[in-house]
Amino acid sequence: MEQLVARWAHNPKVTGSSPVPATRKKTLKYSGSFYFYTFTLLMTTHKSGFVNIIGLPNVGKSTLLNAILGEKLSIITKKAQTTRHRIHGILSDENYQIVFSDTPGFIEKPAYKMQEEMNKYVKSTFEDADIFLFLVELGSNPEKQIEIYQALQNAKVPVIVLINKIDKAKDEEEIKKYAELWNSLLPNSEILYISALEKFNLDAIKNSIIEQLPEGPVYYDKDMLSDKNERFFVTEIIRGKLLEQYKQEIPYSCQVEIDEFIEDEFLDKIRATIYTERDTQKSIIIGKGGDAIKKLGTSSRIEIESFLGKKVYLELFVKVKENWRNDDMMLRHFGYKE
Ligand SMILES: Nc1nc2c(ncn2[C@@H]2O[C@H](COP(=O)(O)OP(=O)(O)OP(=O)(O)O)[C@@H](O)[C@H]2O)c(=O)[nH]1
Ligand SMILES: [Mg+2]
Repeated sequence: MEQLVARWAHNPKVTGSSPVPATRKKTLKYSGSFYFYTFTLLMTTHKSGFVNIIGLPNVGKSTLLNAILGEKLSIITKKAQTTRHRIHGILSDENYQIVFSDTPGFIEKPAYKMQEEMNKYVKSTFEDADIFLFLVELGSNPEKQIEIYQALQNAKVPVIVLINKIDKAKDEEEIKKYAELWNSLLPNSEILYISALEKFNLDAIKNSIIEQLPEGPVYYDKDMLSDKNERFFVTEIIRGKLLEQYKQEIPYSCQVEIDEFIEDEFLDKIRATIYTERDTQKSIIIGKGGDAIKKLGTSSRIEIESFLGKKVYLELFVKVKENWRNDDMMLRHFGYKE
């Protein structure tokens, strides 16, 4: 049963492939006169590079990216394996451009081909980083992160170890002891204590990155916030709501696809399909009398409206694609595979 969860819009114009501009909330301001600005440009070199955030599932990678950018770009939930793709978040100023890359957490024992593809994203971050941000959760066992830190021991670029969630520490001694442990494993790396959630010590990360960034070109327009378009973020918002609302395996069996995205001046019309693996999962997603999917539609619409900064009509449909997480063709179709 297909479910209608929203209203309708007129005068369609384009589809939601627009990049996400940073200018939605902040515009680049060049202080002083044109001459002053030209002078400043001549005096300073431009630094840029790719800063890849890596770490186990659930350590706070997406929370950190969002906190640094000041935008809800990557979805965050209490559940592990929330992030499935590499998501670039771009932080630009006159003299630098940092291209952050949020990645899925490394999965030790992949159970599906989809998870193998997610691990490939993680591995690809080892190839193109100018700086690594290695996020570890205070108190977590390094043995469980051996694959990551051994790869980082041989990294040819700077590695900054971020001990996250220090708001949970009993006392400073606990943090210091834990930092010593990582210092012995990655002796050449800088170690910073942070709380991504409480936005504690984020300036120290930013300053350290800027200091260590190589000289480089402007990779993306300075007013871009991400290389992914609005369509992608809309599917991510719906997936985030699925993770929040449904239990156990249900949200993990889901993939969201935009069927239609029509932009209008005051209101966008979006039609999306949720693919799941079994009929039983489909009926749980829809719920009794369509209650569950209505709730999902409302919570998704509210967040999409806040993200796009305008009203949205959202229609959600549910379809079954058996075993899609192990199906090469579907994985390619959903963009997990080349
Ligand atoms: N107490 C505390 N919780 C945090 C902190 N940073 C993140 N969290 C919480 O940790 C959980 C996981 O955060 P995410 O940002 O989704 O973690 P992730 O590493 O991106 O997870 P995956 O995408 O699944 O790999 C969420 O419930 C966050 O609120 C922190 O500094 N302190
Ligand atoms: Mg994440």
